[in-house]
Amino acid sequence: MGYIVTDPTVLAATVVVVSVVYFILRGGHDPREPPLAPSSIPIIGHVVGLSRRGFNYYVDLSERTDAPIFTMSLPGQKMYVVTKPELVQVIQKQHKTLAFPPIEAKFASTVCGASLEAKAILAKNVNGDEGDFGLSMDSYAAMRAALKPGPELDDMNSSMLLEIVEALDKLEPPKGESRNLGMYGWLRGAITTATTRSVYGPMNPYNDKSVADAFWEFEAGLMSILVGVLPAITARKAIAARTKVSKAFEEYYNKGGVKLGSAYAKNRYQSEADNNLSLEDIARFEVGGSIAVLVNTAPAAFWTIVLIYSQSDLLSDIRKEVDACTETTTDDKGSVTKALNINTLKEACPLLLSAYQEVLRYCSMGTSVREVMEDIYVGSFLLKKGAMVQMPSRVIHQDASLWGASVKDFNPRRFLREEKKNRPGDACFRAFGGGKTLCPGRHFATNEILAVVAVFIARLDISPANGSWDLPTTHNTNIAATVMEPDNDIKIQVQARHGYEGVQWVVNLHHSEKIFALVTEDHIDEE
Ligand code: HEM
Ligand SMILES: *[C@@H]1O[C@H](CO)[C@@H](O)[C@H](O)[C@H]1NC(C)=O
Ligand SMILES: *[C@@H]1O[C@H](CO)[C@@H](O)[C@H](O)[C@H]1NC(C)=O
Ligand SMILES: CC(=O)N[C@H]1CO[C@H](CO)[C@@H](O)[C@@H]1O
Repeated sequence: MGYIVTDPTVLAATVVVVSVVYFILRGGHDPREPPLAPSSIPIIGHVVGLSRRGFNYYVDLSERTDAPIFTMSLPGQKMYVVTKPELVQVIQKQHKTLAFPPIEAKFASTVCGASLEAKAILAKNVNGDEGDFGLSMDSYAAMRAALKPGPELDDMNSSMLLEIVEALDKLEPPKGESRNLGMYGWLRGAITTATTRSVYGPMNPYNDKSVADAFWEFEAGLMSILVGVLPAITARKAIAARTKVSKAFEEYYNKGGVKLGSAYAKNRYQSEADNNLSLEDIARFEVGGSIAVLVNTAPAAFWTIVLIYSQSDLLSDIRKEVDACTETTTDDKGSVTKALNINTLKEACPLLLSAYQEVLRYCSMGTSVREVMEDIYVGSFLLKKGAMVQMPSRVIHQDASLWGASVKDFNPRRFLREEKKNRPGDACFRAFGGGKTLCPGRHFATNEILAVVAVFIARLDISPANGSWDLPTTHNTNIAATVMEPDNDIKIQVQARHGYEGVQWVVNLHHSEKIFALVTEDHIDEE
């Protein structure tokens, strides 16, 4: 055993033999299936391509194939990759036969290190085929109910905004002084605190910085846990970090912390307890749940701020919009308070909103996945039971036949109302996924990002400590992230905005029912 693992040649040979046998046993390619993607090397060509190019490999392949869907045979797994939005819509409608919950359940069980009991509970009626019951169905419903616009979301928003304003109060240096810091590091810390505080309430386990750090260490090691080759050795650090976070959650539940948490935290807990999960497993699943809640907001805010500040014309245009909807009051002692209202921002700052949405188009790299539960035709293509369907947002977001010749550019004006005729339909915007698995956190995330970005723009002058804005590369982006993560931080110099020193800032948000409709589903009826 030890011998096989330590000798890389033996290991490689074993992988190849197993793959070849598997490939032969699974049978080849049926001509009714989507056409095969070209591969430079047989069998392992796509594995090499994916590991070299990451999610861009799907874009490379789609540019070399005309088909709206193509087949990629990976050792041990057949995959269909969808390249056209019309076909995405067809697939999303078949949500029982082309299903997400079975994949999610496997992912959650592995990533969270669930017990055998918990795995069995989660596997029961996982896809809702026998009716509307079981942990899988209950927890989807519970999360969606708590995150949709309404009073429960408003409660989360208000505590999040207080934390954001407090973090910026601490960040802003006194008049005439400046401060140097890593932009991404600061944002990720501030957003992690604000988000988790509003989700988990005053006894938030992430109040302890070492727990938050452990979460990010776990996130960085996700791949090693997922690959699962001797995880006790290869994923030792990531697993230790995960245990630290889940222990903190156990303590939180034991002390009744969830009673003071948001409806989102309460609903999740209740659906799990009602399905007889042990407290240990509830705590374990919460570590996995934190991935959806935490990993995308900070990079989205980071790119929005960096891409706006790095173009001075754009910065000044957006500043004008934000300033115009800031209310200023001066008390009898002469101290100035400025109030920003998030709802007003959503109505009166079209360029800010367009730039934010363009950041999501430009930087998103998530892929919606489905498992084929039964052989099924989509259009004229046969999809075979057991295969995986991938719908990478990047393929659609980078398609020049949809977005025009400027598709590779960051164009902050692309999503302005008057540009509507120059862009494809809303269904081509895939940053939050779509259909049954559409991100339920999009309203909360949008509020949080707009708040951070608007307050930054309104009150701070920042410049790169290096002298120029060198945008970081994004090769190391985590597989669980749907927004590209920067490989390295940018050091910035922060000052109070010239002419705005010593101002008190408040941010308001009244009634999130007034939503900013980003995705097609928001224009139709909300579930
Ligand atoms: C800019 C920030 C965010 C982006 C781009 C984003 C994007 C996504 C995407 C692409 C999915 C999968 C959709 C699919 O495959 O069709 C997803 C799922 C989800 N997101 Fe978000 N998200 C963000 C922030 C948030 C936040 C702040 C929360 C919670 C407060 C959240 C909660 C969830 C949940 C609960 C799911 C469903 C996971 C599941 O089905 O188990 N998201 N998100
Ligand atoms: C949970 O356990 C209780 C007591 O053993 C049982 O009555 C109930 O049916 C179980 N609930 C589910 C959803 O399995
Ligand atoms: C500063 O610029 C150099 C060269 O452009 C780059 O290699 C380095 O990563 C930058 N450092 C920071 C902290 O941004
Ligand atoms: C800061 C803020 O204005 N928060 C609002 C969020 O939602 C609650 C509940 O509806 C309002 O009372 C708050 O004013």
